[in-house]
Amino acid sequence: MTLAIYPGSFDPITNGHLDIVKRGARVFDQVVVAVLHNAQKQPLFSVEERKRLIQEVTVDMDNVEVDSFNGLLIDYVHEKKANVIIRGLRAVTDFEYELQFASMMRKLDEQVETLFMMTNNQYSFLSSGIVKEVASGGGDITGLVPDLVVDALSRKYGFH
Ligand code: COD
Repeated sequence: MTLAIYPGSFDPITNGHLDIVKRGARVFDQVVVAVLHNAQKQPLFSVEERKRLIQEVTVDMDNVEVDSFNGLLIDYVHEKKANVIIRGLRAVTDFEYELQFASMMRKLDEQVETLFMMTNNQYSFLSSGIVKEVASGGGDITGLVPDLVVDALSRKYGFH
């Protein structure tokens, strides 16, 4: 069985992330969307909130599980006995960081493969950061994130 980990901050999940989850779920037997619990960072959504949003938007995907992890990703990959890490690619600007990331993962464990999946072109400009920036100013983010994330962002920023 091929178990793939799709790690990230997901603060919050966007339609670009979701596109990669769907693609991964078609290719691998099981996909775990793993939310980083980083005590040093101040996320907008707590780990539990981020997990709940992801669970709700992936509820129809039988082979997708949502979890969180602390510390090093490679330790979590070992704990789950996974063989693949999925990363999403948007544009060439992602490449440099992703090359570093994948090379470091390979250095830490030669047996774990990092695989890249290209997002649908319509989401190639999307990031959680840009969505939060627009949402915080009251801009329209419909179609960029799942509807329940639109609502969650509106509540966070006090628009309803
Ligand atoms: N379309 C497609 N893919 C996208 C889109 C989009 N619009 N937006 C983001 N993605 C991809 C990203 O490229 C990434 O692959 C994934 O979705 C998650 O993105 P983010 O931004 O939510 O999360 P990241 O990239 O900040 O997550 C970084 C990790 C949490 C995976 C990393 O920091 C980590 O593993 N930290 C733990 C400590 C560790 O082991 N560090 C060593 C790493 S070498």
